[in-house]
Amino acid sequence: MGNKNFYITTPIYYPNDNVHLGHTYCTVATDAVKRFKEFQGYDVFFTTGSDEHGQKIENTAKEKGQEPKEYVDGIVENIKELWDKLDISYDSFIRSTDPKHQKNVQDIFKKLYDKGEIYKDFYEGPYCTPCESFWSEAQLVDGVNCPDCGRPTHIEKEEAYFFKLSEYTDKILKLYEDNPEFLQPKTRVNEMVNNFLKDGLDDLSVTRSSFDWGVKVPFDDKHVVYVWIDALSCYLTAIGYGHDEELFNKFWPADVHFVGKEIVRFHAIIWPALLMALDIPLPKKIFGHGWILFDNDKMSKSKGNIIYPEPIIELYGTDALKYFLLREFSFGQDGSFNMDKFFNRFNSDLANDLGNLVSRTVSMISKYNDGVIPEPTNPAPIDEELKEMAVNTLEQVEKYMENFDFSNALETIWKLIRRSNKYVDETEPWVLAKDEDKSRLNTVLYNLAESLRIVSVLVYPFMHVTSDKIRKQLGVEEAVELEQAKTWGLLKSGNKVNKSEIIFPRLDIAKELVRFDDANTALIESRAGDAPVLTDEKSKPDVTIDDFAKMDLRVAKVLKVEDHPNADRLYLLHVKMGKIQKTVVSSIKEHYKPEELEGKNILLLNNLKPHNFRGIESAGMVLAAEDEDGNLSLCTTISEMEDGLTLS
Ligand code: ME8
Repeated sequence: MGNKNFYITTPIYYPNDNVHLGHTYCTVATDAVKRFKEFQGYDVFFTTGSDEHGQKIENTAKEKGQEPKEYVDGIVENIKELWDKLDISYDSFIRSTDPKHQKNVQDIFKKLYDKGEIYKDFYEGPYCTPCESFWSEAQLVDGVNCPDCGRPTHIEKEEAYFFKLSEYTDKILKLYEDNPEFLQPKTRVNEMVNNFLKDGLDDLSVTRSSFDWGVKVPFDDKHVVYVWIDALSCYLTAIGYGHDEELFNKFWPADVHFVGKEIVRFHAIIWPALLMALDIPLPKKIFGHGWILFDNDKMSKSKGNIIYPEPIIELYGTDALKYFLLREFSFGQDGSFNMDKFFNRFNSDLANDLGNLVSRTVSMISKYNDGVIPEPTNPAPIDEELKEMAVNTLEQVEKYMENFDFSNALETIWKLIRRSNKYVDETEPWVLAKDEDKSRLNTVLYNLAESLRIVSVLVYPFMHVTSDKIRKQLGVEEAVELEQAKTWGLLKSGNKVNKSEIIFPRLDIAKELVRFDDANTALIESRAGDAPVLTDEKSKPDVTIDDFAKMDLRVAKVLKVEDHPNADRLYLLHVKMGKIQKTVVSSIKEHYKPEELEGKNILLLNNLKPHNFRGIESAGMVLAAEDEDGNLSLCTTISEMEDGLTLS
């Protein structure tokens, strides 16, 4: 078993902001796999890290009045502190600003260039700044919005280097065909094929020259390397690529990259293509997990629905959080989080099921046998079902864990826990205690403790703190090993139990909702106060009054709103500005119903160069404010003004 190696990674997180519960999800899952695989005898290497370059981070740092490295250092420290609190057993925390890594990125870029896989040209196209991605016209939503985040793109032109991604369409399709296990869950394959591969891939622009904060192209330092090449290569640097050949050869290719669904494209298309071009073997699997939503909504700071893991850990412990994340959600799908769900599961699974089993088992042994694990000398047929279930649970858990189905793996263990509690009700030890002959009571108590010992082994990879607590209460001293879950009877009669605290005390949900909310709000506020935003920072260069005067901005009355005949998400707005009437195409359909707009005054840029949106020409743009979560509000004047008026 000793020569089995396993390499697993989380994404390399953007330290653009502190990580929230959503980011924690993948890290907790990766940690559980690492511990489980180690249990199975694998030598496991677990990589996580921070993806520190790019325009977004450069901009955020500037807003905070800091240098990018200074800014990310603070966030990275917070992330590492959180992983320590959660006892995440990573082997490498790779930072993309690490000089070893930057050298690798340069070497990789040069190698690709020398092989003719990268060439220099010009790029002009729609660009999404928050996602740092160029898109093709065909990929845009409503002709203008980024297909990933939904925010408007703008046209950007720059000299750039290109990776010949277009030559890899068939190779990637073949990769999926030959290796149905490569991309999981299966639905992600359809997403990749339908959204990106079906129409053929375009070459990928792999450098930027509009900002500085990145790894310089080694032979042309006007350019920095595209953040995704930089970030993906972290998976190689972390296990020694370029500096520790032995480690690299031991663990590469990766067994699995865990990634969120929105970044599957980078991992399942761009990453294998780059590796093929570099003649480096491909990872064996990409698993695209779902998102944790807050009450079905995306978590975001501006909506005020961010949940940070720290207060949950402080109030309810690491294991409660780990258990909840892995049990509540299906790893491959989105799941909706709220604290009610957390408290309900805490009370039912942790307090009522597991906590109760531990406390009643240890209490009864203390009460009826002076705290000594008794001898099981008097078996009965009713014991068999429990024994059989206990020794067979591991096999099922292993099957689920093969598919990263944490939720069913845990549910299987909980079936054994519930079965054990039922065994107490069936055998009624308090009645048996009245018998002169204690042999049946002793056997029942032994069986309960033995079943709990097996539970303590099974839960170890998911919640090792709890496992240790249970084993301590049972007086078990041996180091925990997987094999111990396969055999009945390993618990030593004569061991002394150690009755101690209740491991998961039942929560008063109404009280806890308030307590948690206070703690989470306090953390959000303290983080908001960390670094004041400089008020004189501008997001764009100054314009002169003459520049401004070129714009014909008008008050316009919306007469009628129609659906665009060829685009689901667009409206045709028929507007009137005094005597002028015109039609503009607008992507505000998901934000307003026609009746909310008709008859209202809005503000319009009237002399925007005409553009054809799916067969309809539009010369004008409505003005609106939009936040980072895509909430949008149209602009108008504070008091009612005549339509047609020019703004000045
Ligand atoms: O994408 N639920 O970094 P990132 C579940 N730097 N997962 C979530 C989530 C949520 N609510 N919100 C975010 C990047 N995530 C790149 C990765 S890898 C070479 C480079 C997940 O910090 C998201 O899906 O923006 C992604 O997998 C991960 O957090 C990191 O996101």
